[in-house]
Parts: sequence; structure tokens; C-alpha cells
Amino acid sequence: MTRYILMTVTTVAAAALIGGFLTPSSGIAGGSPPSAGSQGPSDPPPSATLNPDAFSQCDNLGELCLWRDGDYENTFWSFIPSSWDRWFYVGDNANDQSSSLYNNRSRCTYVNKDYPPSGQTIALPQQYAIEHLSNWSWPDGSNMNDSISSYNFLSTSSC
Ligand SMILES: [Ca+2]
Repeated sequence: MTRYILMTVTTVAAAALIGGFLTPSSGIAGGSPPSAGSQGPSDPPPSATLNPDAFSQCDNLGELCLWRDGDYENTFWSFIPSSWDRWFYVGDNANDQSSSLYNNRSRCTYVNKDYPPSGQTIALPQQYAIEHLSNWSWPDGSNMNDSISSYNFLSTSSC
């Protein structure tokens, strides 16, 4: 398990370097990231280090996992694709509740602040985790904590 996690993190880091989408810890608040509507989603924040607890709850490859608290703790929701490249509501229980997430997929996943989706989209590369959504902002500058309302399972690995 530990070895797998290390490999995953290494892979993400390598992909990030190749793709050039990693930004400094100041994150996505700076600059003027494009909106999702016509120009594609904004760049993601840097991935947090995955911990074993996250994997124990979110160990099915292909799912998007959301947690009520940071550090992948408290109530847990997972979503498995029934179709691709379309938006889904997270449901009333999970709506505006997520404080950490893990995209346990080999493909890109979008999350959006609203449903129906607005221009506030963040792209999550494969095997991407955010330990504290409170540290990150949507393209409009608002905080990402307790605000995810929809997701989109892309059929492509690129974001
Ligand atoms: Ca919302």
C-alpha cells in the first residue's frame, strides 16, 4: 500500500512537471484563469500528499471521493461514472459540504461550484487529491470549501 501511494504521488508530480500545470502555493487565485464555459477549466491547485486513510475509504479505481472535513475525514461520498463527459449533481447530502477530495481515476475529472454548472470549474488530473479545499479558490476567487455542487467524469486523461 505504501509503495503504491509513493508511486502514485511520484506519477502525479511527474505528470505535473510535464504538463506544467503545477503552480506555487499561492495557487490559482493569482492571474486570470479561464472560465469553463468557453475556454476550459482553470488549472488545478497543487496536489496534496495522499495518506493511507484516504485510500482505505476511496480504493476503487474510477471513483471520485469527497469528504465533509479536510484531511479526508468525516462523512464520505463516492461517485462512480454512469456516463462520461456530462455534468452530474452531487446530491442534496453532499451539496456544498466537501472539504477534501480525491480523484481516484486514470482520467480527468471536473468539479464545479454550481449545478447546473457555471463557469466555476476546477480540473482534477488523474490520481489527484486536495487535502484542504479551504486553501483553494474557484476561478472567481471564492473559496472552494463547502461549495462543490457538481462533477463531470471526462473520458480523456488530459484535462
Ligand atoms: Ca455549490
